[in-house]
Amino acid sequence: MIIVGERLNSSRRSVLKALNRKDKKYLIDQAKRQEKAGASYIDLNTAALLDKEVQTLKWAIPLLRKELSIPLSIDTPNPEAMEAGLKIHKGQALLNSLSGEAQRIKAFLPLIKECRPRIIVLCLDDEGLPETSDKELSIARKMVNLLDKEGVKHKDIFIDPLVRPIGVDQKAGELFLAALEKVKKNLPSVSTIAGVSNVSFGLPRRKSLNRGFLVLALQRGLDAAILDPLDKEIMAAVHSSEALLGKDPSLKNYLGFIRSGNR
Ligand code: THG
Repeated sequence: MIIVGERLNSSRRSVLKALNRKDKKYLIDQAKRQEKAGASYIDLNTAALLDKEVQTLKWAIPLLRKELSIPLSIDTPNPEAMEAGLKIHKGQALLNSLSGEAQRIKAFLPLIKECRPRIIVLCLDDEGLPETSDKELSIARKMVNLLDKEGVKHKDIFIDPLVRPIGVDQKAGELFLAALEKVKKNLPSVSTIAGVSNVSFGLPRRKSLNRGFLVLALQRGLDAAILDPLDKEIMAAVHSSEALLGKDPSLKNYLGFIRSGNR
């Protein structure tokens, strides 16, 4: 499973502070720890920086690229910031995210053609948050067709059926899992991804919910997850589930995880 490390998110106060103060040490340390814990991408969310997004990405991306051997997931809805980020990234970044919203397609498609990133597609369009898994599947289908026409390889597309907090809507977990199942069945050539921690917003003992949710999603074939790789329990759940589902030949990853200090 592909892990996208979620810790460098500007919605967290410590991260916002570090980005505003250009605190290299903090950012590098957070990113390196996530890489060491098994992340394949580091998500860098700068949405809370508002008018300072472009300059912040131009500073932070080369810094992190120099210090890490894994690429970044550039997490912003702002087209100017996305353009600046993709252009300074060098090597294939992960664009987080495209959606079925007309404005977003118009702004991001030229960047996708020019920079050729991998792409996360949120199952969301101008009609707002979908209320059914069929609607999510239809957005996913439309976007895969559109990207396919632009020459994007299916292996570079990650469909994100949107994880919403069960504290707000108790059916949100089930809606996500149903959409995931439909996308896996009907669009088997593309990958799937989810922001696992969204499910537990506002609730106590979030880690228990995140872990349980991840296991349910893995059972339905989730290919990639945005999560906190420094949470040992969730990483243990990733490795245990893959071993139990027969996705870990000779249990190499499971045993490697145990051997690297996770007894
Ligand atoms: N899909 C895609 N991208 C996403 C999301 C998604 N990016 C953002 C988000 N959702 C995934 N990232 C986070 C990052 C942090 C938290 C949740 C999701 C989070 N953090 C704790 C908090 O804010 O309270 C901080 C805990 C701490 O301080 O350690 O909850 O769904 N494509």
